Amino acid sequence: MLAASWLASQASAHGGCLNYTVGDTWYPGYSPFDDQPSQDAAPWMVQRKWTTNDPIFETTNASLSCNTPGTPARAYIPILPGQNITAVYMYWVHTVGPMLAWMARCTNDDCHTFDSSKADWFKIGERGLQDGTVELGNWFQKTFSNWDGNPSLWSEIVPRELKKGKYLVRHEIISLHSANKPQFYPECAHLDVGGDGSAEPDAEYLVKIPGVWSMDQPEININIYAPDVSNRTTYKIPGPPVWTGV
Ligand SMILES: [Cu+2]
Repeated sequence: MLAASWLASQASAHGGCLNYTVGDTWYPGYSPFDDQPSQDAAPWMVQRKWTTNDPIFETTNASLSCNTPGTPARAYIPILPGQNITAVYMYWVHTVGPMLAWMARCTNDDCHTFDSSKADWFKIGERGLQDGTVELGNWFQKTFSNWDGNPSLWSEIVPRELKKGKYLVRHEIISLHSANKPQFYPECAHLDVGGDGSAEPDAEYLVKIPGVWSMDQPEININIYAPDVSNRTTYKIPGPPVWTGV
């Protein structure tokens, strides 16, 4: 049913993270195209609510943190530091721009009441231009997609020795195919990080969202078709450095 509703909506499709896996365990996320009341009431729901797969265009939009409306989920994905969290996309149709995975600790270890716009986010992974040129080369955004409806997988590692607790995880695709009009596609889920780690990122790794992106950043406000840009073979992913733990 999930695949069918995605197929039916391909005419206006953008895309988003619909599921997660940890090891062999699948965690269904929110589907904007399925019944909302039943998903809102689902005790197993691990992903914050999103009701459209349209992009967010404004770097200052409050929905940039966890999409619209970003209502907290009821459940958590259990995971350990050093394990992979895999975001599962069905049909990702854009090809140019970076992908960034973030985490943030929920205040009082309660993500149900946590306002994502107040979060201190740290990057746990980022993917950019793998080879070729900015305009036509192989971005991870292009190569991770199967293009045929099979799940497209994006895995990042929960930082080693990360302090035990409840966290948001945020997967963000930034699509840059429209000149000087970046598109942001974020989705958030709740993680219950176990183990006995005690590491936390320093201030240099922490940002607010919205806040981290601005149209003053040349990597965000970019025209990939401009002669001095299209043939570049490097793209510096903006934002703070990735924190991998200790
Ligand atoms: Cu789109």
